[in-house]
Amino acid sequence: MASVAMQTYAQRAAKQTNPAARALLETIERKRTNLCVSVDVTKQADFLRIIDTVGPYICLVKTHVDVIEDFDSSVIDRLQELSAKHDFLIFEDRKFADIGNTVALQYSSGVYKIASWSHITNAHPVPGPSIISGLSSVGVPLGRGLLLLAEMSTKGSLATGSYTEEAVRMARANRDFVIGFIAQHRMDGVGLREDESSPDEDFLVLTPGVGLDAKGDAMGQQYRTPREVVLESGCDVIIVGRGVYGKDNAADPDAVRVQAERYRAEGWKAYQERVGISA
Ligand code: S5P
Repeated sequence: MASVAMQTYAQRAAKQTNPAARALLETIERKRTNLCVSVDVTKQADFLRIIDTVGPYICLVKTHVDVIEDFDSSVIDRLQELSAKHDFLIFEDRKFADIGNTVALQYSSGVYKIASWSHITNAHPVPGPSIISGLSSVGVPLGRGLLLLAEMSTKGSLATGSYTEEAVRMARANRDFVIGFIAQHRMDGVGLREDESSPDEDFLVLTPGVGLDAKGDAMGQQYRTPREVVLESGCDVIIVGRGVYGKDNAADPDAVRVQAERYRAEGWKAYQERVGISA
C-alpha cells in the first residue's frame, strides 16, 4: 500500500474507525474540497451569512463560538441547519488545555455544550494524556473526534521537537478518539522510538496559517499557500479564515464566494498533484 500521503481521501475514509474522521474524509471526497473555513466574527448575523455563503465550497466549518457577542442557542440550531443544507462538518476550535475533570465539564456543559453539536474539537497536549481521558469520556459515546495541537502556525511557537513527538505518541495511544492533529506537516512515524516499528496509522492533519495574498498578520500569524501546505508538507485540510472573508466582517457575499472558490480550487489541485490524479 502506498504511503498515507499518496492515498486518496476515499481510500483513507474506508479504513477509519472513528465516525467523525470517516465522515470528514467522505465529505472531502464527495464535495471535492479540502477547504475548512474558520469563521472568527463577533455577530451571529455575520457568522451565519458567511457560513451560508461558503457552505458549498467547504468540507468543514471551524468556529470560535465564544467570540460571538450576541450568542444564544438559536445560533447552534442555525449552524446545524446550514451543516445539513450544505453537507459540511463542524469543528469548534476550543483548544482545551486543563485537567481531565475540568475539560470534560467544559466540553459537555456550560453555555455552549460543545460536544452536543461539534463533530470535531481540539486540545493542547500540554497537560499530558489525562486531557484525552477527560474529553473522550464525553466525546466517544457521541461519535466525536479530537485533534491534538502538535504544532502551531505562529512565530516563536513552543510546540516543536520533543513536544510535537510526545503529542503524536499520545495520539497513537488513543486511536479511538484522537483522529489527527492541528499541525504544519504530516506526522506519520513522528516520535517512534528505535525499537518501535512503524505502525499502520492514518492521522488527519488539519493546517491553519494558510493565505494566498499575505505572508502573515501584525500579531504573529504566518501564512503559507495551499500548495506548500498540501503538496509540500502533506497536510490534508487547509484552514482559512481572513483569507476568505477579509478583515471586514460585513464583506460582500460575492467577494467571499469568490475567495472560497479560489481556496477550494487551489487546495484540491495541490491534493490531486500529490496523489497523482490528473485534473
Ligand atoms: O496554530 C494554529 C492553530 C489554530 S487552530 N494557528 C491558527 O491560526 N489557528 C486558528 O486558525 C486560529 O485560532 C484562527 O481561528 C484560524 C486562522 O485564522 P486566519 O484568519 O489567520 O486564517
